[in-house]
Amino acid sequence: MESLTNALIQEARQTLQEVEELGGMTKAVASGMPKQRIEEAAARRQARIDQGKEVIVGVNKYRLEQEERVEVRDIDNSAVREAQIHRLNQVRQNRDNTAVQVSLNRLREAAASGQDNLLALSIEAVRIRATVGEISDAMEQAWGRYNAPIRSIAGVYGSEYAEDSDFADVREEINQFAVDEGRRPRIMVAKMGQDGHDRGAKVISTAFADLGFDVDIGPLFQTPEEVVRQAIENDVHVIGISSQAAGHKTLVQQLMQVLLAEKVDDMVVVVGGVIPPQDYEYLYQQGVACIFGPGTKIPQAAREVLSAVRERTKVAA
Ligand code: B12
Repeated sequence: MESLTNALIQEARQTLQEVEELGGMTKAVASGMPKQRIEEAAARRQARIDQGKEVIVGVNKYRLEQEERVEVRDIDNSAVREAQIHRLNQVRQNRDNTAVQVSLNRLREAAASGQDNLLALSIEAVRIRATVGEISDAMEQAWGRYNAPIRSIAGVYGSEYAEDSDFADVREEINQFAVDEGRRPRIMVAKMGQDGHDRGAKVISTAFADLGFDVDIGPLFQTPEEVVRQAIENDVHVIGISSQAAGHKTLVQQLMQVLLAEKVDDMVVVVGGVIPPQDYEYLYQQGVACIFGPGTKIPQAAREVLSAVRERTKVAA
């Protein structure tokens, strides 16, 4: 315990020094460094959890034999979307649109010049019923949109497994696939919709890469069409959806429809993340091959994904 605390203090000191060298926290954030450190820490921690070195009661130890089924509210996302569009249309019909345009123009000019108080101008726009989308669009026209760079980290998850024979066995199975099929199994880890939780996707990406998969990571907020396009371009064996914000039923169904329309029948689709057990059957019916919830041990998941790919390759041959 003491050595872990000392190591953490040492790491924190080193990070602070790096922040200083980069010219302060704002510049460090823009460089992507803190995000990368968080992702490395998450991958190391996941490896310790998967090996049972770190205990999460009810997740990797002391699990109930019979999990109690928790009722969760089932939301019809399409109905919510329709209702929201209807409300926005009503707002737009019942406001002074000329005044809104004048206010948004002032906001855009202030964003470009940096001369005025943007918060005051935004509040003014809201009072005459400009929407949050219109206000951020006005500033986006002046500044453009920030796209977080996607960086994958290598070796962090695998290094925690140096002596583990099961980990080595899974790697061997993946190497054997490469020998049999002439290339490594390739997975695209995708995030769809407005779900910004990327920790699970990043942990899976780094761990699958350390196990021997070729891994592509899609950007945040993709549409099902964009995911399928990228998956086809990269000729992947597997689309691995990571979903934490309850969009899985709507978005996975849409993704399956796009795959059908594109006549793609040789790709395996797997889903991971926060999926209530009562939704599993629905996703299987949509054609999802495997589902991995919180507490998934990654080497085991990789083995299952590989086996689903082998099955599909056999059928396609
Ligand atoms: C960390 C976290 C956040 C962070 C996210 C940081 C980041 N960059 O990812 C922050 C603080 C930003 C956040 C924000 C929000 N969050 Co949040 N968040 C969490 C939390 C606590 C942990 C998620 C996590 O990172 N786990 C660690 C990773 C490694 O685990 P994992 O994702 O489950 O992945 C494992 C498996 O699921 C599986 N897996 C996952 N994906 C994949 C993919 C493949 C291919 C495979 C094989 C396996 C696999 O393998 C992984 C390893 O075991 C969860 C609660 C929880 N305990 O899950 C809530 C949770 C996901 N959040 C929730 C909510 C509601 C929100 C907010 C909407 C809150 C708000 N009102 O603003 C916002 C949404 C922001 C947005 N735009 O999406 C809810 C979602 C509820 C739902 N699904 O119905 C949760 C479940 C909390 C709760 N119980 O209510 N959140």
